[in-house]
Amino acid sequence: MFINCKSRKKPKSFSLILCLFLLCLLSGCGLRKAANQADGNQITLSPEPTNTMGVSDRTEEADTNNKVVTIEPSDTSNATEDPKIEDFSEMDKYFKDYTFDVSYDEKLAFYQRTFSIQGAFDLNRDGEADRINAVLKANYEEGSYIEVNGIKVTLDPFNPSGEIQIIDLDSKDSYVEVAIFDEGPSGDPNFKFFQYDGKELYSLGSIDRYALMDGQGKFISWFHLTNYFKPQFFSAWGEFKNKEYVITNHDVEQYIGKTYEVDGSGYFVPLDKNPENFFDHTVWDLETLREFKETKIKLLDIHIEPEDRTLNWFYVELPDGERGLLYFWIGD
Ligand SMILES: [Ca+2]
Ligand SMILES: [Ca+2]
Repeated sequence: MFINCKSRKKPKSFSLILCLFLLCLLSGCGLRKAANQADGNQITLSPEPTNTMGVSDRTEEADTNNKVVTIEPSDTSNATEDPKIEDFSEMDKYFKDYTFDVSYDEKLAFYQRTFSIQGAFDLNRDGEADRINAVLKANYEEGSYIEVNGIKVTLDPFNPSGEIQIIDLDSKDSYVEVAIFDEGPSGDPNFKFFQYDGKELYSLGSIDRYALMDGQGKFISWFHLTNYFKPQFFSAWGEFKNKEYVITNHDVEQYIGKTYEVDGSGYFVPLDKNPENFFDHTVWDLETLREFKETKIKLLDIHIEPEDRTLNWFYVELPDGERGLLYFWIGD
């Protein structure tokens, strides 16, 4: 189902990648920003979850919300605190068992709905329940907001579903957060987090819906995970520091040369030699699509950038000795 619904967007994604590549050629440092920004929108902080191509014209707005994605130098990944993937789980595990009162006009189509949300939960754990109200309108229409004890933060969701959760992002602090879901403009679902400290209501930023978290403040974006590999590994992790989301690169060299079990639909382009530029060989074609089922694949190389930790391009050897580029549909 995932693949089917995503396949429709192949040409779009290809042009996106092509555009990114051209961007890279045309403006060296521009790319760094675009890549970070793209990351930011997928996994972290932008108030406007959107795809990379939409980012440039929204960058200013994003910056005015004081949300900056910081990428720490990759050498810090050698620090002993580098997280272990076994400690991470899907976000749902950290939702509190609390249901908000959500209402909307059922006669309206999904994309036209305005969700009115009411609830009460002790967000700063001072023993007193905090009143939470939210209005969510679609398509960046004005008038969306979240309010805690009368303190309002404006929102601009693109495709809200009315889903809102209480989540404990970090068990080490005395807060629990509010998470508001947004399906995003083109299948880039994410949660936006809000923290109330008794005085202020802060927008912490957003994280892709299928990111993992450890409940101690650390996250691994779905885009930084080998979602189809067993055992799974990751290329970066992130955490909120001083209300800013900081990404730390994780060394992936250590995973090269090992054999993994691959499951799912992936694109495979036969190539005798490890290509220098994988974008040159990327084809979003049904002919290159293969089904893998517990296929033992030897990982020969990983194509990844220090600035963009999207973990999706692998040079591999199949069980029959055939070599080529393996990659997966990751949306646009
Ligand atoms: Ca309270
Ligand atoms: Ca907490």
